[in-house]
Amino acid sequence: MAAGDYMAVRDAIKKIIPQSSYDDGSAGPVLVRLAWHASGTYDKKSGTGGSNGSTMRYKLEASDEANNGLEYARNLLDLVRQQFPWISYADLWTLAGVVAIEYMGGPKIGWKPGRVDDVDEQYVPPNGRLPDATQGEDHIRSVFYRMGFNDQEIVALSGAHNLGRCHADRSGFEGPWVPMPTRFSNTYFKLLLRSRWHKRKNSVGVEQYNDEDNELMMLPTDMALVKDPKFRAWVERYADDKDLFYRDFAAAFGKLLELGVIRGPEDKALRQYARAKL
Ligand code: ZEM
Repeated sequence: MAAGDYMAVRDAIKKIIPQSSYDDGSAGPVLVRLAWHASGTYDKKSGTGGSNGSTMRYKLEASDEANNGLEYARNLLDLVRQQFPWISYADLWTLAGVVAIEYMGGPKIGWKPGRVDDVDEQYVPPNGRLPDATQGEDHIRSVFYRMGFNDQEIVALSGAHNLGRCHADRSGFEGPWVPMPTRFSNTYFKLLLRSRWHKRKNSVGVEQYNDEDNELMMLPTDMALVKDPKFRAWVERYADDKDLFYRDFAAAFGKLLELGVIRGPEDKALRQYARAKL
């Protein structure tokens, strides 16, 4: 297979998405989560973190408890990488998120290659940069503003919770947000507004919000999006207008995957400069 044939890589990623004995029969959601967590460590001020460098290959980052369960996604993608040894892990993990979203009926997302893996362990961003689901709007803002996102982008990105589920043994939370967690849609926003959510301790004693029959769930951070008036205005718009959500999600997710990615001749020196500030 010719180096640089990203269409072939996309096809190979599509082939590993159906997983009959895993979750809802799909690895799609966990691939999206890997792309997000690989990118969401970015700090705009120092230029550190982000998907470039695929630093989650190192134990220090992989063992951040926010990343529990992502070894499943990384191991599946290792199988793809064996077929295409020329692709960087950083490109592969981000591309897999894009392919998974498209596969599950979401929007097309702009993606460019060029991330590299030649980064050593001392440049791993510190643990604790990803959001903590037990917190509220102030925490959400401080984490996403640090990456360079605004309120509208925060709400758009949060729409990824249309996909997948929480696992008690990974995060302590339990259950899916929507009835069809392997189809991308704006159902999450509709449910946030329409369902009656009650606070409840789940089977492992962690507080979360559940619907009346305890089938669907919301995290405390999800509820903050309807409590905070500025966030709520965007939840309402996205609940009403699926096309707007798809457009805004595609833009924000594409931006997320580019955080900290520097291309061109000055690339390596600039990256080293940024990382020296860790
Ligand atoms: Zn999530 N997310 N997330 N998220 N996320 C989980 C699962 C998934 C937060 C969070 O703590 C959690 C974004 C934002 C935020 C996905 C995508 C994106 C889980 C459950 C938690 C606890 C993990 C588990 O137990 O397996 C918080 C606090 C967020 C912001 C405030 C953004 C942004 C995402 C992408 C754009 C996805 C797809 C999942 C489902 C994973 C799976 O395995 O099914």
